[in-house]
Amino acid sequence: MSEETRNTLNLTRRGMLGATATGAVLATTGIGASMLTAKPAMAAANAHLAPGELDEYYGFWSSGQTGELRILGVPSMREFMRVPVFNRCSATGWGQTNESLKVLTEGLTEDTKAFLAANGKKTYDNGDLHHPHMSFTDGTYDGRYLFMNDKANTRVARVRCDVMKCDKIIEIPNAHDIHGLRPQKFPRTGYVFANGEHEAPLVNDGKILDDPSQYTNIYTAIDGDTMEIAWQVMVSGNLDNTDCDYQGKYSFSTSYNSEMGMNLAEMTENELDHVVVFNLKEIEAGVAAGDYQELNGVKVLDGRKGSNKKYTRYIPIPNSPHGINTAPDGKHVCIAGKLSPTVSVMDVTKLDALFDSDADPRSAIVAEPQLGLGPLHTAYDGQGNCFTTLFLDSQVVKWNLEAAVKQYAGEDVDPILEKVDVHYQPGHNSTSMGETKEADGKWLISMNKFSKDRFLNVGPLKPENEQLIDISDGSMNLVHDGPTFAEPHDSILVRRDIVNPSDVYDRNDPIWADTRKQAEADGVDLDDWQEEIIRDGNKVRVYMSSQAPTFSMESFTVKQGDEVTIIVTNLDDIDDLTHGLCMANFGVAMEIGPQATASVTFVAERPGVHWYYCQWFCHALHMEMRGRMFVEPRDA
Ligand code: CUK
Ligand code: CUA
Repeated sequence: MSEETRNTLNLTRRGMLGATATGAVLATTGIGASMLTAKPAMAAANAHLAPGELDEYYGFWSSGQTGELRILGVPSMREFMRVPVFNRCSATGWGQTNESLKVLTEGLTEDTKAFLAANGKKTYDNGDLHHPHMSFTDGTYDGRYLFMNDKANTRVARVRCDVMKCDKIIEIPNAHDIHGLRPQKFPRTGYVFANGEHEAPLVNDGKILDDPSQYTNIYTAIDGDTMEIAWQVMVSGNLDNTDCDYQGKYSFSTSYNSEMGMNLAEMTENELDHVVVFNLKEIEAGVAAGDYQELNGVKVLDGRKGSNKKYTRYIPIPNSPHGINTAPDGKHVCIAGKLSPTVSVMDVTKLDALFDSDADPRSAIVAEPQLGLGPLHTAYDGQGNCFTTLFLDSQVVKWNLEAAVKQYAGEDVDPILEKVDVHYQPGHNSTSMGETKEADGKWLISMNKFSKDRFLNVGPLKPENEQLIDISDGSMNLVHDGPTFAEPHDSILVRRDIVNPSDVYDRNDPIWADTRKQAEADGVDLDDWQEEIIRDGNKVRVYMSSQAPTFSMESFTVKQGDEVTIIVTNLDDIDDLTHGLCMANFGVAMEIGPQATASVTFVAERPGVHWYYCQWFCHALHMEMRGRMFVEPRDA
């Protein structure tokens, strides 16, 4: 094939060398370029996996106001799984089973529990999950946990990567509306940093209301192993996104509204807002020295502007900065200007001087390229290039970091390499392994807020559109549109060898430790075939096991008004053999994975015959997998 033909066809190296038999045949048979559609169709061969082929990357996706975590495959963009976290899930019983209610309630403050009880609830059933991030060891993902925020109800959750279930949720006291979240990269996670977005009186008991001068904002460090709060720092201005260095010395947060304004005009008045830099060693020393107040059981240090200046520095940044992303070079941090067309580049090696010799905070800024309108987030290819989303321009701009530094130093260079249109209005973007030191420069996801005309019309509420861009050959080729439901903000792309979930549960999994304890007290062996009814006043515990296609109990009897707990242990130990238990007309349903135990409690206030059935299609005789609960009337 001539050089010219190759260029016309725009075959990428991977397209030529990959399993694109059709492309190769077409090329060698001399079919003209006009017969092939343009660049995206050819490049799409890279992203398309044949049925049964596995993806190179796990994509962990947030779902915004849906409140769950999603798992996708990249490059296929196939959605594999939805992991309920802050939401209520009909399929799995998340928010209803005793095991999930434990996770959803144990980390709430007493104040919140009382508030929820007054509203007839045990827990919140909404959440706003923006930022899912994996735990790190030595600067790269370690496959242990995923951490994520809930902006709606000020919580942070953890998902165990071995079973892909949420095992901890904590409410963050003193803070309001947790937004930015990132795990510590080095030496390990370690801390999970979480930003409170909205400012309020520190003791928010109603004594101070419309007096913003007394509002403050809170930065929180959580211990990722124990999910307890290590410390909090009071800051000036409200916080947006956060990230940290590869040295374990500093973390940092963008802050729009340094004005502490309460309306749009006030909030956008200043040309400069700031990034807050947190000195982790000084903060730890402050905690050790007792330089804090204890509020709601948390050690709170003062890092506001004009405070003792040991813990924080404020670097002026134009203008209402939003995304903050540390580059895989371990040195540079990109801060997207949002209302300014610039991205400010901070050099972490210059941060020591800010604290040691009180150097001008702006001395840590080493580049500030003008990239386009509405820069929000930056991702990296690991080869010195950055990809920044431009919300207003509906573009992703690729630019070179070193060139931007030279330009800032006065050299006549243009750091911008390429721009690609995305559809439409991108927020976050992410590259394969891009937030680790192992960024590999293969794929870029642009997470666009609007899909408009890109899909069949489904009514006034449209899906978002997440586009896959092939960056492997040095340019940007848009290869796939991926519609998603409300509303992922952020995603990470993790090499598949890092993530190794189990196929069946370990019988000793801590998820049902409380249930196991109760079973032991009841003299029931959870690991053996069970058909036991334990009556304890008006509390009835029904222990049954499941093995396709039967439940161990064909029927059981309780009395109207009994508080019934059904405990099901799935004794099947084959992969992909999940059962469910649905108690019809009782609003009760749950998932029981292979080798798992799950339980659900309800009041049997309906006399009569009630069928329970397996709600996960598990066997040729799945329809037959059912039984009856007899509820004797109260006055019988
Ligand atoms: S934020 Cu949504 S586009 Cu919550 Cu990470 Cu920037
Ligand atoms: Cu068990 Cu369907």
